[in-house]
Amino acid sequence: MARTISQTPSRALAEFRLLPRLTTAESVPAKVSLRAPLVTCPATGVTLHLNIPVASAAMQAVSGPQMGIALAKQGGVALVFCSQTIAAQAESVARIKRHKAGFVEPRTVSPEATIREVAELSRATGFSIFPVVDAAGMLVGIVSRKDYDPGRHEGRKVTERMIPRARLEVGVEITDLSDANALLLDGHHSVLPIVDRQGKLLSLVFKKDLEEYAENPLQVADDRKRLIAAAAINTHDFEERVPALVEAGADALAVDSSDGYSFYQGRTLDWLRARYPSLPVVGGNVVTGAGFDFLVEHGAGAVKVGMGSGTICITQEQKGTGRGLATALLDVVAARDRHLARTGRYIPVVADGGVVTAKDIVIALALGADTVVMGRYFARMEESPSEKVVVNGRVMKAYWGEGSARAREWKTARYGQGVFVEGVEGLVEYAGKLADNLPETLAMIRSSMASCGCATLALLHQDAELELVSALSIREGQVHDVYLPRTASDDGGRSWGE
Ligand code: RVP
Repeated sequence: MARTISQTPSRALAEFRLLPRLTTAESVPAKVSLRAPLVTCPATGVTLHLNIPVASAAMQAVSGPQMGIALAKQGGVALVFCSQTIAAQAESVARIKRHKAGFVEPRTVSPEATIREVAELSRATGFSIFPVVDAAGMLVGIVSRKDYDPGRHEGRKVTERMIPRARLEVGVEITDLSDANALLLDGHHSVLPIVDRQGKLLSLVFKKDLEEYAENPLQVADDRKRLIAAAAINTHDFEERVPALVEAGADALAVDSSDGYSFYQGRTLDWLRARYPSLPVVGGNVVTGAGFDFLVEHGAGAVKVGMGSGTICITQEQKGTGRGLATALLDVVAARDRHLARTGRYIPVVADGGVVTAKDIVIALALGADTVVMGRYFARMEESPSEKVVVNGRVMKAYWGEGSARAREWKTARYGQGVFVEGVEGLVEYAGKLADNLPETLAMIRSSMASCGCATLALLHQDAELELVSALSIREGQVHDVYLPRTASDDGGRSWGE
């Protein structure tokens, strides 16, 4: 007989509801903060926070550079998928980090360079404005696409065509974007070089970036004002992949595995802890407290929870292994709380797989998760890398699991995996741009937290009251006994914006 046989059923997120508590003046939706810890670094004690508790899944159909940029602007982060070549993944991370988030570390040109060289650099980088600096890094001017004609001036020196330093407005040692904004608004220029007191160039601030920044107050950036980027790694080629991702600027890594409670993952985390002690790493996936303890012992700074609950996942059906996400979270969160009491160190927990709607997110958070990872939710967006398909007049996007035949093609060629599949390939209804969908989902979460009287996620952990619901009460909570103009969709009746 098996070592343990539990006859208590494993629970899904959908089986819980939150009980309303008093909404105070401090917990109205406008005052609810969704700031959440994503991952800590055990060696340094530094925690990487998101401004919303949401990450996109490390999947080919979900998290490329466009998703990384769009989601970081909204306050979350994409886990850039690792089922691609090291060079392609590192380039995706570098693209997210290059995206301008206020202060920009610019590519510079020398005053002695020719206009031909500037035009070539412009073509290669896509940038049209270059600060001109001397050998000591002192700002001597700016040359932009408006200052030269590539044919007519190609042999001329930059110094002959640039706008010299004396005619430029500069900010001296400005570190606050609003100060830079004030100078840009008062001046006539579209770009403001920031220099130190000696005149050495530090960064550039573009007017159009500031406008974009103002539109995205929740965006998450590093201390150099570059968007945050996170990347998945596997337990096979990490010794080559990690250095390339670090070089590209990855702020955090996540070990991508459907079963993280393994010697392979322990070995990978040990290597990371020895080589990159200050790099925060999310371990996973596990569904038990024992799995949590194992990953944390090996240096994981957050633990991702879920097995077999993803929308495209058939692990439970194929292998018989897995657990309802709610039960898995409860077990892992209890282990996390024991670890906190024992060591004083808080390890964030990430809920992953089957988190589909705003209500799923808030219930996962109330059960003790700090953030959620979503695949299907983000696959529907314009920014996901998957192709659009029109079926019966409806625009859909392809969505496939990392364990599906389509994704395994890549892995099998490299690691010899692929005897059987653990995921399927399907379609999801196209939803448009992330920026047109996510705010509505976040508004629902804020409203739900307000109903629970919780202005922060820490308070939600502490004060939320959850109740298990019966199948009949779930039915009662849905639309019933009325005819609807459209009663069913491929979303199982869900409305699009969720
Ligand atoms: P969902 O958000 O429910 O679409 O689930 C996404 C999650 O499903 C991923 O973050 C991952 O944990 C899991 N996944 C990805 N591929 C597969 C598979 O092929 N079985 N499962």
